[in-house]
Amino acid sequence: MSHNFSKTSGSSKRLKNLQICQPFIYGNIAVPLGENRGPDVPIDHTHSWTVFLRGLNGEDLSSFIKRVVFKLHDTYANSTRSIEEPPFEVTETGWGEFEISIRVYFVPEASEKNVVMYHHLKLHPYGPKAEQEKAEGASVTSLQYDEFVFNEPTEAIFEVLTQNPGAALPRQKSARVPFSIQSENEELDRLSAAVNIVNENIMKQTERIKQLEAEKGTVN
Ligand code: SLL
Repeated sequence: MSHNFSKTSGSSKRLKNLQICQPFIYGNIAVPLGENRGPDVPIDHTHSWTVFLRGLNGEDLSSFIKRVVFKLHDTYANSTRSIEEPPFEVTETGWGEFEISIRVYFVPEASEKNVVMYHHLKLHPYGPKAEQEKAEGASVTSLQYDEFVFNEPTEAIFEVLTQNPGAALPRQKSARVPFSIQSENEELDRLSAAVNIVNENIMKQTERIKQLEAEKGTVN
């Protein structure tokens, strides 16, 4: 999902027929607390976690982002956390997973409306190695890739974004940056393979229904 900004009225001139794309990542990392919990950590808290929004290579993106508001579960005191300075992140301890809304406000020169993303806070290992990772007390990372798309940007924000170009989506996979054109293509391949399996199953079931109806016809 990309965020296409709608135009808002503003005196700053916009550059027609132009689009700037700014990749970013958001998500969380969580660590089981185990024995090394601080004295102030409530007894029922099991994990320490950080939810964040940043550039692909860890850049802080404050050249065009003014503020990020993280809305936590209501069980947290002051559940709306407004982060006005980079790094745009919140660190907490807790016991449960929940959905966090992440609202991004752009610098005024951009004349763009704010945008919101939703991230499901992950504390527990998931996927094929979940059991092993749980036993090892491994940290959990849940990351999403997305892009801000500035349609017909103001001259001011065009300048900011071209002077400090953020990291682009790399072509090849690497351990350092988990998202790339290669991994995007692999994901597309997995999706079309899954669609093929679903279609095959639909065809098989349709055949089966036809067969059963034919049999029913001969019995009656
Ligand atoms: C669940 N629906 O039941 C979720 C809610 C809420 C997690 C999870 C707060 C800690 C505190 C905390 O971890 N909330 O400050 O008491 O799993």
